Amino acid sequence: MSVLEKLTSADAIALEDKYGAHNYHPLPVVLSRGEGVYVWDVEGKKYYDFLSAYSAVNQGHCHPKIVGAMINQAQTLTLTSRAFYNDKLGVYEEFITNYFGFDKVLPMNTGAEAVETALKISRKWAYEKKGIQENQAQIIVCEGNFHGRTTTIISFSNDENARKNFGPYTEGFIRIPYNDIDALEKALQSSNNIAGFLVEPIQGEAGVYTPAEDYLAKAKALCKANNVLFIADEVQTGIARTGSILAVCGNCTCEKACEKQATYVAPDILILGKALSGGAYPVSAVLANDEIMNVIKPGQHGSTFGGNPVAAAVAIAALEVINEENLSQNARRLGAIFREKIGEFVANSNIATLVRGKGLLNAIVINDTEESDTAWNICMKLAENGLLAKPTHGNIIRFAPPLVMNEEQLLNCISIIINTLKEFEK
Ligand code: IF1
Repeated sequence: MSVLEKLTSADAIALEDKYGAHNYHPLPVVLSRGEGVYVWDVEGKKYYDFLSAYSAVNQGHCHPKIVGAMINQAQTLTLTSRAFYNDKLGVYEEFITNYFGFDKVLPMNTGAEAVETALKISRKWAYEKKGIQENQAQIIVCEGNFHGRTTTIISFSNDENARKNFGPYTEGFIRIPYNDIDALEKALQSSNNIAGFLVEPIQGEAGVYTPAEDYLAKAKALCKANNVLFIADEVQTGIARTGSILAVCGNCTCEKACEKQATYVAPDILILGKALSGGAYPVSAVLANDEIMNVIKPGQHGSTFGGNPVAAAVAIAALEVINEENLSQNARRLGAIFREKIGEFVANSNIATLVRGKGLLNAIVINDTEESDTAWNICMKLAENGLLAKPTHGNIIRFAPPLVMNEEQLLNCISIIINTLKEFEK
């Protein structure tokens, strides 16, 4: 077919099926336009986006300030590599380190790259600063984790679908139950070779598991007492998604992270991605203070596109939008309304058993087995009714709209969700 002819949804799906690897099972919706909280399919049907590209589009689709920064820089200088300096990277590095309260940043592109970067820094710190014997470093991770899809990262996953037949696996990881302080304490005392504890402040893919209120603070205290790095993966929970700039900020709503509020659990290493660019461009980052970050010397880590001028311009704009539009506060307020209204429905429902989450990262647990296709069928009906969401594991549906949503739009979406769920009441 001529590339000039308008694609139908069926055409687009057929092309991906024939020419693309089958590494996803998307809902049969073919999107062609996005603006704010809305997306449109190729036939012109309008939807509320309640996935936000897995929390990458926190600032809303095609945010004019972010896209404008990208266009402006793309017309000026796109990529220099790090063989030379450029006039945007240092400005961005100063901006983001001040924004989150760390001495330094190592800029990368995807979340998985940033996680891999944090693992390498942690190991090198363990050998060169903590004095662990080389090649003996262990990093503690949690059951149900999702940190990306590289060979090392899936090596410590317990999701068989994500790891089976990708061996041999990278060694050096200890897996413990999530949200279990005793298990962490036991693991920390099991060896003198522990370099770090890598944790998601809320486990997104596992089904939006929010840990006990004091879990992160207690985990950080245990890490500090054992000279182990507390590594927070905020790729999905960061950038205002949970109602604070970072999920480790607890209930703080201050404009900038790391005002050292009482509820702030300071990571030794902070991992960001996704909404760091507002979904406009692959941008990720690892932040740490000098005594940790300075273990990396020239030639020991990097990437062709890491910290490129377009990424730098986009990330500054994306972070400015968060504060200019009070998106943390909005996520907190609207998230509370979402959980309250859906909770009222759940109380009298036999199809939905639970709603949980923080800010605008929420999930509804469907009253059926993980193996059932009920959650999928509900998402298909939601799409028919003009709202896009997707199950995480089996019977759990994640609901995560762009943080620019207003109360009227949210209430409209809550009606769509409840009316759709009612169609599945047993
Ligand atoms: C897919 C999941 C979400 C992440 C955390 C690192 C990464 C992710 C906490 C890696 C990425 C994405 C990956 C995407 C779908 C989505 C996802 F379903 F896979 F698990 F959000 F929950 N840390 N999550 O959530 O970042 O390399 O992708 O930029 O792979 O299907 P990435």
